[in-house]
Amino acid sequence: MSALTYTQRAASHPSPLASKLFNIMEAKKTNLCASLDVRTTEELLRLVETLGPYICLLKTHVDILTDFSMEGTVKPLKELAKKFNFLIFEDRKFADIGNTVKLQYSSGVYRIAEWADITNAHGVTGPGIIAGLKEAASEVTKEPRGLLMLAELSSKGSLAHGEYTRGTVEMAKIDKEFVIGFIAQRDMGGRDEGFDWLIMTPGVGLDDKGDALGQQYRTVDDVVSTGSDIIIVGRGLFGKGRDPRVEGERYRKAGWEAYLKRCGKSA
Ligand code: S5P
Repeated sequence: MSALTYTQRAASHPSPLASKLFNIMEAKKTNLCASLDVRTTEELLRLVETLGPYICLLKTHVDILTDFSMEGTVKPLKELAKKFNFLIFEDRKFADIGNTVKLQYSSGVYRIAEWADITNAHGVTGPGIIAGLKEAASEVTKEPRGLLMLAELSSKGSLAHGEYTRGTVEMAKIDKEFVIGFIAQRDMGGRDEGFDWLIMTPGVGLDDKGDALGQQYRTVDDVVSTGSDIIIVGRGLFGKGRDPRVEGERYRKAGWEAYLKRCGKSA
């Protein structure tokens, strides 16, 4: 896994979006991505106001919102992203043929390509999914966009391991600029072939081992020591009467210290 600093990686990354994200991480001293699965825009915006100072990235599932609109949801989110200096990752998990995902990414109610800096896709349908999403992004916006491939999952019994994971990693190699990395539980290599993939890891929790529906949590130290660059934390930040301000700082600090340790610079 990479022992380089985020600043070093920002300087040499082929994706302008990945460079931007690495620079935000270094500037704010955070590798925390808040995953806010809530039902209303009001709840989402309230949590983002609180967690904004602690995060480099906000992960959304806008299809959970009962009141989504471009004007009411996306516009204020983009303003908060500017105010607190973080990027937005819509966790859409595309999984269809290239032509269909191209339409899903650019059209419909959500028009994800217009506003989400990052989105993600499964490799199950083959490399056309990457080409389709890239075409949509280039037709819709001049802003840089990045794609994460889902190489591994955190949930119990997931089929994404072994050959499947290896196949997804191979697929990612077709586009060095647009595919910025993986959703995975560990380092995916590639540096010997000139890739510097960002590894983002969900299923992170400091207090719980999992939930009743198959989610499995690992600690911050555990995931960063096996190669995670960005920790994705959801209910650990805002679930069950937790104070998001306290938890935001707690996970930010834990993630940053684990990163410093990996770079050989003790906190
Ligand atoms: O393997 C995965 C991939 C993802 S993107 N496992 C996951 O849990 N996720 C997402 O991370 C999931 O969709 C949810 O939005 C978040 C985890 O939330 P938490 O509340 O369990 O931390």
